[in-house]
Order: sequence, then structure tokens, then C-alpha cells
Amino acid sequence: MSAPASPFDWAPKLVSSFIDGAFVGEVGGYRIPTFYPGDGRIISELQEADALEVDRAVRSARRAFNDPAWRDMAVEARQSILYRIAETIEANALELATLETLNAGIVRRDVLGRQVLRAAYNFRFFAEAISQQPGQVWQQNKDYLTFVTRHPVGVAALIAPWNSPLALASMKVASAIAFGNTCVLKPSEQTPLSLARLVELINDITPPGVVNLVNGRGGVTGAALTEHPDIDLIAFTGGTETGRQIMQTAGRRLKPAAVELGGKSANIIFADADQERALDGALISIFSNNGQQCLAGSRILVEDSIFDDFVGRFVERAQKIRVGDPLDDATEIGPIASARHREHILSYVGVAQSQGASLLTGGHALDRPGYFVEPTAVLAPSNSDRVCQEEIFGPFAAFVKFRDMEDAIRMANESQFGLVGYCWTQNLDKALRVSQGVRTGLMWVNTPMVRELRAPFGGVKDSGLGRDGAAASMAFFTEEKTTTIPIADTTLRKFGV
Ligand code: TXE
Repeated sequence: MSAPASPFDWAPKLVSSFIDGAFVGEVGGYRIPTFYPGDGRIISELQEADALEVDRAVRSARRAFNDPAWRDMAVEARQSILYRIAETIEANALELATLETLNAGIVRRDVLGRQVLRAAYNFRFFAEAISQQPGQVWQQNKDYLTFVTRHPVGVAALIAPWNSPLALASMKVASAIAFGNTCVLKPSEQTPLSLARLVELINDITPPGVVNLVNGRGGVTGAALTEHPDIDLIAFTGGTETGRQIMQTAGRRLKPAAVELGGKSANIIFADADQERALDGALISIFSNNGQQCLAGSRILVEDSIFDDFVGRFVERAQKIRVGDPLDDATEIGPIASARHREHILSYVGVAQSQGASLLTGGHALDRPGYFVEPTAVLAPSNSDRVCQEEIFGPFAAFVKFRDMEDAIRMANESQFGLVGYCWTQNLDKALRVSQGVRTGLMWVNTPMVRELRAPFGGVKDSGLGRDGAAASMAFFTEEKTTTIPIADTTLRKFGV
């Protein structure tokens, strides 16, 4: 589709569920307005799926799964579908990016240059991964050959958050369908637009029912989906409390679930680091994606000998960041995704100050329509302060000083979370000790946020359970079956002779 006169014309008036190859369309029921965080205007309306509509979506996914044409498809045919989805995403990049920006407030230039490319890459990556998976054969027992085959699990419930819908949901859909499952995707009720379009585009390529979409609030549509008896597995990204509820449901129903939750990741900066690179990395890791990302390096631990200088330079740069219209290519930070979340972020200024922290920069909403927050940093007296322990999920950095490596590792580990971590040093020994000593799912040394999809990604402690990645996703989205066959003359015991 060629670009309309106004980017807002890309937003549909109504977003409904997409079931069995088509949008459900207007059927009445509960509606939720969708806002443009750049000025607070309503841009669309979401029609919430109730339990009956969720049931229709799950039944559609089940029918598609039961069709051997999908489930037992040759790997080359499945690869070609995944490659075509990647190409379609790229061909529709501007529309998808604009919808993401209108809905989530992420700067469009960044969505185009990063998230949309990542969404396409997710499909391409799994197209390649599925043709390269080795199997297991056991032949130590000379009389028998035992081999293990993998089979798709079935119908997956995929639940996505609002902070980076395209990148996160596309990873789930790509890994689910690559391994032969079918799915029902539920985006966040705040950000349905880009994913509704993505699901429509995917359905031009996949058989109907392979990828379905339901929209609505977590407690209504999300709960109906995870509670549905015909769901075989659940993949969730979102907040820690919701993650606990999902795990309870999965436990009760004995279904596998992978939950990728929040973080409060330590960014450890040693005096012997390349200071300029560490500074760039610290700014990227807290301010990209408008600060709303689980990977954020939101606790910046700096060695005391460089503390004042490093913090001074960070503040100087933070004050020059261009905050504003996310559709403008010159903007670096756009609006927070919702008014409620902006208030949540700003409330931490008071929280920090009440515990003795000093405000280094920012701390206010911008005086203009939309949900903008100044890039903010505080100096926390202690790592046990709430600003160092709770996920704020915005452009809000908390600085703490450390004495030496042991002190830094101890502080990094004093957290309920353990998603990622960052370490900046020129000393290999220190880099290795920190990367091994900090209890987290992933550590980046001298670089921010390089996502190697071949390697496992996921959190420990309250940051989640389960991993994404080539082997990890295969383990989650397939079931192993062991088959044993005699390959020699084996005599059997005879009953009743
Ligand atoms: O997330 P929710 P919220 C963190 C971040 C944020 C906090 C709360 O700190 O401030 O979580 O955000 C669906 N059954 N992250 O409240 O509610 C919901 O509709 C099934 C970190 O917005 O967890 C949405 O689709 N589904 C994070 C999705 O869960 C339910 C990204 C996530 O929303 C449900 C987002 C239920 N009972 C927030 N309740 C990350 N890991 O990147 C809600 N949902």
C-alpha cells in the first residue's frame, strides 16, 4: 500500500480479532480506545474478544494444527513460507513502523532501522534454524537402535507486551510456526495496531488458522486464552506479577510455559573501561526504546575513582537528547506508551528523593501534549533503595558508586531480577569474573544489547523462566519422542507357554 497523506490514515478505525484467515469485523461488545502517545488523541478502537471469541480462535488454530498439510509439511516448504513472511514484513516496513510508532510511541526511524528488520530477521532466522537441527541416535546398546524425533507441541498461546510489540511478538510467532505449531496471539490491549497488520500479512502466506489474533484486556481475553483447555503451551512476555499468574495457570493445567519478565539490570563501569564507549553504551542501554525495555541497564554502577566525571558526562549528554515527536527523524526519545505509565515513571522521582537520592537531571513531564518524560537520572545513596530495586521501565537511570570488583558483583546480585547485565572494562580477567559472577541470563561486555539469536536468551530469578534461541526455542516448541527398534535377533520372555 502506498503511503497515505497522513500517517494517521494508516490506523484502522476498529481492530477486531483475526480468526481462521479473516478479521472478525464489528460484532459489538466491549471496546477499548487506542491512543497516540505523541499527543493523547484516540486513533483507533479495539473490540475486545470475550471467552467465546477466544474459543473460536483456539478451535481455528486446532483445526489448522490437525491438518497434516501444515503439521507434517516438508522443511523446505515451511522455510519458503517463513522467508516469504520476512520479505512481506520488509515490503510493508513503513506501514508497520508507522503503526508501531502511532501506538507504542517508539521513534519511527528506530522502528524502521531496528524492530522491523528484527521482525523480518526472526522469521528468516527460524527458517534457517529448522533446517539445521541435529537429532539424537543412541546405539550403545548393540541389539537396539534408539532414536529421538521431534514433533510440534500443538496450539500455542502467545501473549505480547506493549513496549516493543513487533520485535517481541514476531519472535514468538516465528518460533511457534517454524516448528509446526499453530498459535493464537494476544497483543497488549494498548498496542494492537502493528500486530493486527502483521497477522493479516502473515495470513496472506500461511494456511488459515495457523496464526490467529485475539485482542483485549489481560484479565479478560488473556485469561480466557491461557485458561483454555485446548491450549498446549504458553509463551508470555510482560510484567513479573502477570508472569506468576500465567505460571499458576500453566501449572494447574500441566502446560509448558515460558515467561520473559522484567529486569533491573546492572551496568557496571570500571575505571579502566574505554570511557567514551562505556558512556555511549550507558546512554543506549537506558534511553533506547524510550527507556521501556526489559533489557535496560537501569542500575548504573560506577567505580568511585571515575564516578563524578562519568556521571557529569552522562548528565551533559542526557540533557542534549532530543525528546519529541516520534514521527520526526531527528527525535531520539519519543513519548511514554501511556499516561498511566508516565505517572508511574514520574512517581519514582519522589520515591528516590524520599530515600535520600538526589536528582541529577530530568524528572519532569514535558510541557506539551502527549506523554513525554525528560531523560532522568538520580544518584542513589544505596543499591537497596527502591529506585535500584524496582523496575521503573522508562528513561530513568539510577547511579550507585562501587569500590572494587567484589563490591560491584555483590551489588549487581542484590536484586530480585536477573535478566541481563553489562560490564565495561579493558581487563580480561575482570570481564570474565564479572560475567561469571553476576547471576543473570545474559551479560554484555563492552557492548550494549547485541542479540545473538543463536544463543539462549531469558532470565533467572524474577526475570523469568525459559529461554529463546535456536536450540532453546526448539526445545520449547517441540516434543521429543523416543523410538526403539531391535537391530539384532533378540529373544523375548514368553508368558503363558
Ligand atoms: O504488563 P502486563 P503491564 C513490566 C514493566 C511494567 C510492568 C507492568 O515493569 O511497568 O511490567 O506492565 C497481558 N492473563 N513489563 O501491567 O499486564 C496483557 O494484556 C493473560 C516488562 O502492562 O504483564 C499484555 O498483553 N494475559 C515487560 C501482557 O500480558 C495477561 C514488558 C503484558 O502485560 C493477564 C511489559 C492475565 N491475567 C511490562 N494480565 C518485558 N518483559 O519486556 C495481563 N496480561
